[in-house]
Amino acid sequence: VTIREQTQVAIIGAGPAGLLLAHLLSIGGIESVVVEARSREYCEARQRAGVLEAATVRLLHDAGLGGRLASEGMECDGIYLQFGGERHHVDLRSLTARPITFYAQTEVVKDLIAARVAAGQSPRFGVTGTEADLTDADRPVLRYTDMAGSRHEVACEALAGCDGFHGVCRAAVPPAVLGETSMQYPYAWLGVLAKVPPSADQAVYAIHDRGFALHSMRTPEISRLYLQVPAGERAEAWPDDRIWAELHTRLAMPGQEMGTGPVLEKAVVGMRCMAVSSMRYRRLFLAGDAAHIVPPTGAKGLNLAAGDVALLATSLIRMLRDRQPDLAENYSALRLLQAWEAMSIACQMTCMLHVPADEDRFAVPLQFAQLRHLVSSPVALRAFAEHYAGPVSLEFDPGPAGAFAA
Ligand code: RFL
Ligand code: PHB
Repeated sequence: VTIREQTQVAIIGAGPAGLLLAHLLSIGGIESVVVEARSREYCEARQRAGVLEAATVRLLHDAGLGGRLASEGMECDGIYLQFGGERHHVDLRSLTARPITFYAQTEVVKDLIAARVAAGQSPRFGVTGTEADLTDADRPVLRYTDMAGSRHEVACEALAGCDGFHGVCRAAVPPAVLGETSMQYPYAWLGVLAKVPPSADQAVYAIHDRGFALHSMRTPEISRLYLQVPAGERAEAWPDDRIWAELHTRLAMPGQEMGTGPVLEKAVVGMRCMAVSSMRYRRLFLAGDAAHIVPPTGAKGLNLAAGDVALLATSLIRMLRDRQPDLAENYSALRLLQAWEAMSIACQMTCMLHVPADEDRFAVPLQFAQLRHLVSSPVALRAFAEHYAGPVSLEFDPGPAGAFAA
Protein backbone atom coordinates (compact mmCIF):
# COMPACT_ATOMS: atom_id res chain seq x y z
CA VAL A 1 0.00 0.00 0.00
CA THR A 2 1.04 3.57 -0.63
CA ILE A 3 0.48 6.16 2.08
CA ARG A 4 -0.81 9.34 0.42
CA GLU A 5 -0.10 12.69 2.05
CA GLN A 6 -0.12 16.36 1.29
CA THR A 7 2.06 19.28 2.31
CA GLN A 8 2.96 22.72 0.98
CA VAL A 9 6.70 22.17 0.48
CA ALA A 10 8.42 18.78 0.31
CA ILE A 11 12.12 19.04 1.15
CA ILE A 12 14.65 16.38 0.17
CA GLY A 13 17.74 16.34 2.40
CA ALA A 14 18.30 17.16 6.09
CA GLY A 15 21.65 18.88 5.69
CA PRO A 16 21.96 22.53 6.70
CA ALA A 17 20.06 23.67 3.57
CA GLY A 18 16.98 21.45 3.97
CA LEU A 19 16.73 21.87 7.75
CA LEU A 20 17.13 25.65 7.71
CA LEU A 21 14.62 25.94 4.86
CA ALA A 22 12.02 24.00 6.87
CA HIS A 23 12.65 26.25 9.88
CA LEU A 24 12.40 29.54 7.91
CA LEU A 25 9.25 28.36 6.10
CA SER A 26 7.60 27.62 9.44
CA ILE A 27 8.31 31.21 10.55
CA GLY A 28 6.33 32.31 7.50
CA GLY A 29 3.50 29.91 8.27
CA ILE A 30 4.36 27.43 5.49
CA GLU A 31 4.12 23.73 6.24
CA SER A 32 6.79 21.31 5.01
CA VAL A 33 7.97 17.72 5.17
CA VAL A 34 11.71 16.86 5.25
CA VAL A 35 13.00 13.43 4.15
CA GLU A 36 16.58 12.27 4.70
CA ALA A 37 18.40 9.16 3.49
CA ARG A 38 20.73 8.91 6.50
CA SER A 39 20.06 8.46 10.22
CA ARG A 40 19.81 11.37 12.64
CA GLU A 41 23.04 10.20 14.32
CA TYR A 42 24.90 10.19 11.00
CA CYS A 43 23.69 13.69 10.06
CA GLU A 44 24.71 15.03 13.48
CA ALA A 45 28.22 13.54 13.33
CA ARG A 46 29.30 14.18 9.72
CA GLN A 47 32.43 16.39 9.94
CA ARG A 48 32.41 19.25 7.49
CA ALA A 49 32.42 23.02 7.58
CA GLY A 50 33.27 25.17 10.54
CA VAL A 51 33.32 28.80 9.43
CA LEU A 52 30.17 30.90 9.62
CA GLU A 53 30.15 34.29 7.96
CA ALA A 54 28.71 37.23 9.90
CA ALA A 55 25.56 37.30 7.74
CA THR A 56 24.92 33.59 8.40
CA VAL A 57 25.36 34.12 12.14
CA ARG A 58 22.91 37.02 12.02
CA LEU A 59 20.29 34.96 10.17
CA LEU A 60 20.60 32.08 12.66
CA HIS A 61 20.20 34.50 15.58
CA ASP A 62 17.23 36.28 13.99
CA ALA A 63 15.58 32.93 13.27
CA GLY A 64 15.75 31.96 16.96
CA LEU A 65 18.61 29.51 16.51
CA GLY A 66 21.33 31.53 18.19
CA GLY A 67 21.35 30.13 21.74
CA ARG A 68 24.21 27.66 21.68
CA LEU A 69 25.88 29.50 18.81
CA ALA A 70 26.19 32.59 21.05
CA SER A 71 27.69 30.68 23.96
CA GLU A 72 29.83 28.10 22.11
CA GLY A 73 30.70 29.76 18.79
CA MET A 74 34.17 31.31 18.67
CA GLU A 75 34.12 34.70 16.97
CA CYS A 76 37.46 35.65 15.37
CA ASP A 77 38.64 38.99 14.05
CA GLY A 78 40.15 37.55 10.90
CA ILE A 79 42.53 35.02 9.36
CA TYR A 80 46.25 34.66 8.75
CA LEU A 81 47.89 34.12 5.36
CA GLN A 82 51.30 32.45 5.73
CA PHE A 83 53.89 32.32 2.95
CA GLY A 84 57.63 32.82 2.50
CA GLY A 85 58.23 32.29 6.24
CA GLU A 86 55.89 35.10 7.31
CA ARG A 87 52.41 35.16 8.77
CA HIS A 88 50.21 38.09 7.71
CA HIS A 89 47.02 39.11 9.47
CA VAL A 90 43.86 39.87 7.49
CA ASP A 91 41.77 41.77 10.01
CA LEU A 92 38.25 41.20 8.75
CA ARG A 93 36.69 43.01 11.69
CA SER A 94 38.50 46.29 11.07
CA LEU A 95 38.48 46.00 7.26
CA THR A 96 34.84 44.93 6.82
CA ALA A 97 33.10 44.89 10.23
CA ARG A 98 32.25 41.25 9.47
CA PRO A 99 34.28 38.87 11.65
CA ILE A 100 33.88 35.10 11.20
CA THR A 101 32.64 32.58 13.76
CA PHE A 102 33.89 29.02 14.27
CA TYR A 103 30.93 26.81 15.01
CA ALA A 104 30.96 23.32 13.52
CA GLN A 105 28.39 22.36 10.90
CA THR A 106 27.60 19.36 13.11
CA GLU A 107 26.43 21.81 15.80
CA VAL A 108 24.37 23.87 13.34
CA VAL A 109 22.70 20.64 12.21
CA LYS A 110 22.07 19.51 15.82
CA ASP A 111 20.46 22.88 16.66
CA LEU A 112 18.28 22.74 13.53
CA ILE A 113 17.14 19.16 14.12
CA ALA A 114 16.35 19.97 17.76
CA ALA A 115 14.23 22.94 16.62
CA ARG A 116 12.28 20.79 14.12
CA VAL A 117 11.74 18.05 16.71
CA ALA A 118 10.59 20.62 19.31
CA ALA A 119 8.08 21.95 16.75
CA GLY A 120 6.71 18.41 16.32
CA GLN A 121 8.07 18.24 12.77
CA SER A 122 10.96 15.84 12.95
CA PRO A 123 12.65 15.11 9.63
CA ARG A 124 11.89 11.60 8.39
CA PHE A 125 15.27 9.88 8.60
CA GLY A 126 16.50 6.71 6.95
CA VAL A 127 14.30 6.90 3.85
CA THR A 128 15.09 5.03 0.61
CA GLY A 129 13.91 5.19 -2.98
CA THR A 130 13.49 8.98 -2.98
CA GLU A 131 11.91 10.25 -6.19
CA ALA A 132 11.12 13.80 -7.32
CA ASP A 133 8.26 13.56 -9.82
CA LEU A 134 7.74 16.73 -11.86
CA THR A 135 5.45 15.27 -14.52
CA ASP A 136 2.60 17.58 -13.53
CA ALA A 137 4.16 21.04 -13.85
CA ASP A 138 2.04 22.54 -11.04
CA ARG A 139 1.70 19.56 -8.71
CA PRO A 140 5.05 17.94 -7.97
CA VAL A 141 5.12 14.68 -6.03
CA LEU A 142 7.73 13.32 -3.63
CA ARG A 143 7.89 9.53 -3.25
CA TYR A 144 9.95 7.62 -0.72
CA THR A 145 10.00 4.47 1.38
CA ASP A 146 10.17 4.91 5.14
CA MET A 147 12.27 2.86 7.59
CA ALA A 148 9.38 0.44 8.20
CA GLY A 149 9.20 -0.26 4.45
CA SER A 150 6.00 1.70 3.67
CA ARG A 151 5.91 3.66 0.43
CA HIS A 152 4.81 7.31 0.71
CA GLU A 153 3.49 9.69 -1.92
CA VAL A 154 3.54 13.33 -0.85
CA ALA A 155 1.66 15.76 -3.10
CA CYS A 156 2.98 19.29 -2.69
CA GLU A 157 2.98 22.78 -4.13
CA ALA A 158 6.78 23.00 -4.36
CA LEU A 159 9.72 20.61 -4.04
CA ALA A 160 13.06 21.71 -2.58
CA GLY A 161 16.12 19.76 -3.74
CA CYS A 162 18.46 20.14 -0.74
CA ASP A 163 20.04 16.73 -1.24
CA GLY A 164 23.66 17.74 -1.76
CA PHE A 165 26.10 16.79 -4.50
CA HIS A 166 25.17 13.09 -4.58
CA GLY A 167 21.40 13.58 -4.40
CA VAL A 168 18.64 12.67 -6.87
CA CYS A 169 17.10 16.08 -7.57
CA ARG A 170 19.56 17.36 -10.19
CA ALA A 171 18.80 14.24 -12.24
CA ALA A 172 15.08 15.16 -12.20
CA VAL A 173 15.87 18.24 -14.33
CA PRO A 174 16.36 17.81 -18.09
CA PRO A 175 20.13 18.19 -18.76
CA ALA A 176 19.57 21.04 -21.22
CA VAL A 177 17.72 23.04 -18.55
CA LEU A 178 20.11 22.09 -15.74
CA GLY A 179 23.23 23.12 -17.68
CA GLU A 180 25.71 21.65 -15.20
CA THR A 181 29.39 22.58 -15.49
CA SER A 182 32.18 21.21 -13.32
CA MET A 183 35.92 21.11 -12.79
CA GLN A 184 38.23 19.03 -10.62
CA TYR A 185 41.59 20.02 -9.11
CA PRO A 186 44.52 17.54 -9.25
CA TYR A 187 44.83 17.68 -5.45
CA ALA A 188 42.63 16.98 -2.42
CA TRP A 189 42.55 17.84 1.30
CA LEU A 190 43.24 15.46 4.13
CA GLY A 191 40.90 16.77 6.84
CA VAL A 192 41.90 16.02 10.42
CA LEU A 193 39.96 16.54 13.65
CA ALA A 194 42.34 16.46 16.63
CA LYS A 195 42.04 16.75 20.39
CA VAL A 196 44.56 19.54 20.79
CA PRO A 197 43.94 23.19 21.70
CA PRO A 198 44.26 25.46 18.62
CA SER A 199 47.81 26.86 18.52
CA ALA A 200 46.80 30.10 16.81
CA ASP A 201 44.04 32.53 17.80
CA GLN A 202 42.73 32.64 14.21
CA ALA A 203 42.72 30.30 11.21
CA VAL A 204 46.05 30.04 9.37
CA TYR A 205 46.08 29.46 5.59
CA ALA A 206 49.67 28.48 4.70
CA ILE A 207 51.44 27.71 1.46
CA HIS A 208 54.70 25.76 1.74
CA ASP A 209 56.95 24.01 -0.83
CA ARG A 210 55.43 20.74 0.37
CA GLY A 211 51.86 21.93 -0.14
CA PHE A 212 48.98 23.86 1.41
CA ALA A 213 48.10 23.52 5.11
CA LEU A 214 45.21 25.03 7.06
CA HIS A 215 44.99 25.36 10.80
CA SER A 216 41.42 25.88 11.99
CA MET A 217 39.46 25.24 15.16
CA ARG A 218 36.22 23.89 16.57
CA THR A 219 36.40 24.51 20.34
CA PRO A 220 39.11 25.66 22.78
CA GLU A 221 40.11 21.95 23.03
CA ILE A 222 39.62 20.74 19.44
CA SER A 223 41.53 21.77 16.33
CA ARG A 224 40.55 21.19 12.71
CA LEU A 225 43.49 20.79 10.35
CA TYR A 226 43.86 20.25 6.63
CA LEU A 227 46.78 19.19 4.41
CA GLN A 228 47.03 19.31 0.63
CA VAL A 229 47.47 15.74 -0.67
CA PRO A 230 47.33 14.31 -4.22
CA ALA A 231 43.84 13.66 -5.63
CA GLY A 232 42.76 10.10 -4.93
CA GLU A 233 44.99 9.79 -1.83
CA ARG A 234 43.79 7.30 0.82
CA ALA A 235 43.52 8.51 4.42
CA GLU A 236 45.17 5.24 5.57
CA ALA A 237 48.39 6.46 3.94
CA TRP A 238 48.51 9.03 6.74
CA PRO A 239 49.29 7.55 10.16
CA ASP A 240 49.13 10.10 12.97
CA ASP A 241 52.89 10.73 13.19
CA ARG A 242 53.05 11.50 9.47
CA ILE A 243 50.14 13.95 9.83
CA TRP A 244 51.81 15.80 12.72
CA ALA A 245 55.24 15.89 11.06
CA GLU A 246 53.74 17.37 7.91
CA LEU A 247 51.58 19.89 9.78
CA HIS A 248 54.57 21.03 11.87
CA THR A 249 56.69 21.47 8.74
CA ARG A 250 54.12 23.29 6.65
CA LEU A 251 52.77 25.53 9.43
CA ALA A 252 56.15 26.18 11.15
CA MET A 253 56.63 29.72 12.39
CA PRO A 254 59.48 30.84 14.62
CA GLY A 255 58.19 31.41 18.14
CA GLN A 256 54.85 29.66 17.43
CA GLU A 257 54.77 26.22 18.99
CA MET A 258 52.17 23.82 17.66
CA GLY A 259 51.03 20.97 19.88
CA THR A 260 50.12 17.42 19.00
CA GLY A 261 47.29 15.27 20.28
CA PRO A 262 45.04 12.32 19.48
CA VAL A 263 43.59 12.34 15.95
CA LEU A 264 39.83 11.89 16.38
CA GLU A 265 38.99 11.57 12.71
CA LYS A 266 40.66 11.85 9.31
CA ALA A 267 39.22 11.79 5.79
CA VAL A 268 40.20 12.85 2.27
CA VAL A 269 38.03 15.55 0.69
CA GLY A 270 38.05 16.05 -3.08
CA MET A 271 38.50 19.57 -4.44
CA ARG A 272 35.93 20.25 -7.09
CA CYS A 273 33.72 22.95 -8.53
CA MET A 274 30.23 22.45 -9.92
CA ALA A 275 27.41 24.79 -10.79
CA VAL A 276 24.10 24.38 -12.54
CA SER A 277 22.79 27.06 -14.91
CA SER A 278 19.28 26.89 -13.52
CA MET A 279 18.35 26.30 -9.89
CA ARG A 280 14.68 25.94 -10.82
CA TYR A 281 12.71 23.60 -13.06
CA ARG A 282 8.91 23.76 -12.93
CA ARG A 283 8.22 23.67 -9.17
CA LEU A 284 11.51 22.08 -8.14
CA PHE A 285 13.99 24.47 -6.54
CA LEU A 286 17.61 23.39 -5.95
CA ALA A 287 19.56 24.81 -3.00
CA GLY A 288 22.99 24.35 -1.41
CA ASP A 289 25.42 21.68 -2.61
CA ALA A 290 22.72 20.22 -4.88
CA ALA A 291 23.10 23.35 -7.02
CA HIS A 292 26.75 24.34 -6.61
CA ILE A 293 29.99 23.05 -5.12
CA VAL A 294 32.76 25.53 -4.37
CA PRO A 295 36.25 24.37 -3.34
CA PRO A 296 36.49 24.51 0.49
CA THR A 297 39.38 27.01 0.50
CA GLY A 298 37.04 30.01 0.78
CA ALA A 299 34.87 28.39 3.51
CA LYS A 300 31.81 29.32 1.48
CA GLY A 301 29.71 26.17 0.97
CA LEU A 302 27.62 26.24 4.13
CA ASN A 303 27.22 30.00 3.95
CA LEU A 304 26.03 29.81 0.35
CA ALA A 305 23.54 27.12 1.34
CA ALA A 306 22.20 29.44 4.07
CA GLY A 307 21.92 32.30 1.56
CA ASP A 308 20.06 30.06 -0.91
CA VAL A 309 17.44 28.95 1.57
CA ALA A 310 16.99 32.44 3.04
CA LEU A 311 15.88 33.67 -0.39
CA LEU A 312 14.08 30.42 -1.24
CA ALA A 313 12.04 30.57 1.98
CA THR A 314 11.14 34.20 1.27
CA SER A 315 10.20 33.30 -2.33
CA LEU A 316 8.05 30.33 -1.33
CA ILE A 317 6.30 32.26 1.45
CA ARG A 318 5.41 34.96 -1.10
CA MET A 319 4.39 32.40 -3.70
CA LEU A 320 2.34 30.05 -1.52
CA ARG A 321 0.97 32.32 1.21
CA ASP A 322 0.70 35.69 -0.54
CA ARG A 323 0.20 34.30 -4.09
CA GLN A 324 3.05 36.50 -5.39
CA PRO A 325 5.31 34.40 -7.63
CA ASP A 326 7.71 37.24 -8.54
CA LEU A 327 10.60 36.35 -6.24
CA ALA A 328 10.36 32.63 -7.00
CA GLU A 329 10.79 33.51 -10.66
CA ASN A 330 14.02 35.37 -9.88
CA TYR A 331 15.38 32.93 -7.29
CA SER A 332 17.70 31.07 -9.64
CA ALA A 333 19.21 34.13 -11.31
CA LEU A 334 19.76 35.94 -8.00
CA ARG A 335 21.38 32.98 -6.24
CA LEU A 336 23.57 32.02 -9.20
CA LEU A 337 25.13 35.49 -9.06
CA GLN A 338 26.03 34.87 -5.40
CA ALA A 339 27.23 31.34 -6.09
CA TRP A 340 29.62 32.52 -8.80
CA GLU A 341 30.88 35.33 -6.61
CA ALA A 342 31.72 32.75 -3.92
CA MET A 343 33.16 30.42 -6.58
CA SER A 344 35.41 33.23 -7.73
CA ILE A 345 37.04 33.90 -4.32
CA ALA A 346 37.20 30.17 -3.49
CA CYS A 347 38.95 29.33 -6.80
CA GLN A 348 41.24 32.34 -6.49
CA MET A 349 42.33 31.28 -3.00
CA THR A 350 42.69 27.66 -4.13
CA CYS A 351 45.05 28.62 -6.98
CA MET A 352 47.00 31.08 -4.86
CA LEU A 353 47.61 28.68 -1.96
CA HIS A 354 48.13 25.18 -3.41
CA VAL A 355 51.29 23.75 -4.93
CA PRO A 356 50.30 22.79 -8.48
CA ALA A 357 50.49 19.01 -8.99
CA ASP A 358 52.53 19.20 -12.18
CA GLU A 359 55.21 21.46 -10.67
CA ASP A 360 54.15 24.23 -12.97
CA ARG A 361 57.23 26.49 -12.99
CA PHE A 362 55.14 29.50 -13.95
CA ALA A 363 52.46 29.14 -11.28
CA VAL A 364 54.64 29.36 -8.19
CA PRO A 365 56.25 32.79 -8.74
CA LEU A 366 52.83 34.03 -9.82
CA GLN A 367 51.33 32.87 -6.50
CA PHE A 368 53.99 34.72 -4.54
CA ALA A 369 53.47 37.87 -6.59
CA GLN A 370 49.73 37.71 -5.87
CA LEU A 371 50.24 37.07 -2.15
CA ARG A 372 52.83 39.83 -1.80
CA HIS A 373 50.56 42.27 -3.60
CA LEU A 374 47.68 41.31 -1.34
CA VAL A 375 49.52 41.95 1.92
CA SER A 376 51.39 45.04 0.77
CA SER A 377 48.53 46.96 -0.85
CA PRO A 378 45.87 48.20 1.59
CA VAL A 379 43.39 48.43 -1.28
CA ALA A 380 44.05 44.85 -2.42
CA LEU A 381 43.84 43.57 1.16
CA ARG A 382 40.55 45.32 1.70
CA ALA A 383 39.10 43.95 -1.54
CA PHE A 384 40.17 40.44 -0.52
CA ALA A 385 38.71 40.88 2.97
CA GLU A 386 35.38 42.10 1.54
CA HIS A 387 35.22 39.06 -0.69
CA TYR A 388 36.23 36.54 1.99
CA ALA A 389 33.92 37.98 4.67
CA GLY A 390 30.88 37.37 2.45
CA PRO A 391 27.63 39.31 2.06
CA VAL A 392 26.47 42.00 4.48
CA SER A 393 23.13 40.25 4.99
CA LEU A 394 21.06 37.34 3.73
CA GLU A 395 17.69 37.90 2.16
CA PHE A 396 15.13 36.45 4.54
CA ASP A 397 11.90 38.38 4.92
CA PRO A 398 8.86 36.42 6.09
CA GLY A 399 6.61 39.43 5.36
CA PRO A 400 4.00 41.12 7.53
CA ALA A 401 2.15 38.00 8.70
CA GLY A 402 5.32 36.15 9.66
CA ALA A 403 7.40 37.19 12.63
CA PHE A 404 10.92 36.25 13.54
CA ALA A 405 11.00 33.94 16.54
CA ALA A 406 12.17 35.71 19.68
P1 RFL B 1 24.59 18.39 2.54
O1 RFL B 1 25.15 18.81 3.84
O2 RFL B 1 25.39 17.49 1.69
O3 RFL B 1 23.18 17.73 2.84
C1 RFL B 1 22.46 17.00 1.87
C2 RFL B 1 21.61 15.96 2.58
O4 RFL B 1 20.79 15.28 1.63
C3 RFL B 1 20.78 13.90 1.96
N1 RFL B 1 20.41 13.14 0.76
C4 RFL B 1 19.19 12.54 0.58
N2 RFL B 1 18.10 12.48 1.35
C5 RFL B 1 17.03 11.79 0.88
N3 RFL B 1 17.02 11.16 -0.32
C6 RFL B 1 18.11 11.20 -1.13
N4 RFL B 1 18.09 10.60 -2.32
C7 RFL B 1 19.26 11.92 -0.69
N5 RFL B 1 20.48 12.16 -1.22
C8 RFL B 1 21.16 12.89 -0.34
C9 RFL B 1 22.19 13.65 2.44
O5 RFL B 1 22.29 12.46 3.22
C10 RFL B 1 22.47 14.90 3.24
O6 RFL B 1 22.09 14.76 4.60
O7 RFL B 1 24.20 19.66 1.64
P2 RFL B 1 23.68 21.14 2.05
O8 RFL B 1 22.55 21.04 3.04
O9 RFL B 1 23.48 21.83 0.77
O10 RFL B 1 24.88 21.80 2.84
C11 RFL B 1 26.08 22.14 2.19
C12 RFL B 1 27.27 22.03 3.15
O11 RFL B 1 27.23 20.76 3.78
C13 RFL B 1 28.61 22.22 2.42
O12 RFL B 1 28.51 23.22 1.45
C14 RFL B 1 29.74 22.61 3.37
O13 RFL B 1 30.02 21.58 4.29
C15 RFL B 1 31.00 22.94 2.58
N6 RFL B 1 32.15 23.21 3.43
C16 RFL B 1 32.33 24.40 4.07
N7 RFL B 1 31.41 25.38 3.94
C17 RFL B 1 31.54 26.54 4.64
O14 RFL B 1 30.68 27.43 4.49
N8 RFL B 1 32.57 26.77 5.52
C18 RFL B 1 33.53 25.83 5.72
O15 RFL B 1 34.40 26.04 6.55
C19 RFL B 1 33.45 24.62 4.95
N9 RFL B 1 34.36 23.66 5.12
C20 RFL B 1 33.09 22.19 3.65
C21 RFL B 1 34.20 22.46 4.52
C22 RFL B 1 32.96 20.92 3.08
C23 RFL B 1 33.89 19.95 3.33
N10 RFL B 1 33.66 18.71 2.74
C24 RFL B 1 33.63 17.49 3.46
C25 RFL B 1 33.22 18.64 1.37
C26 RFL B 1 35.13 21.50 4.77
C27 RFL B 1 35.00 20.24 4.18
C28 RFL B 1 36.06 19.25 4.50
C1 PHB C 1 37.13 24.48 8.75
O1 PHB C 1 37.31 24.94 9.88
O2 PHB C 1 36.65 23.36 8.56
C2 PHB C 1 37.51 25.30 7.57
C3 PHB C 1 38.07 26.55 7.76
C4 PHB C 1 38.42 27.31 6.66
C5 PHB C 1 38.19 26.81 5.38
C6 PHB C 1 37.63 25.56 5.21
C7 PHB C 1 37.28 24.80 6.30
O3 PHB C 1 38.54 27.55 4.32
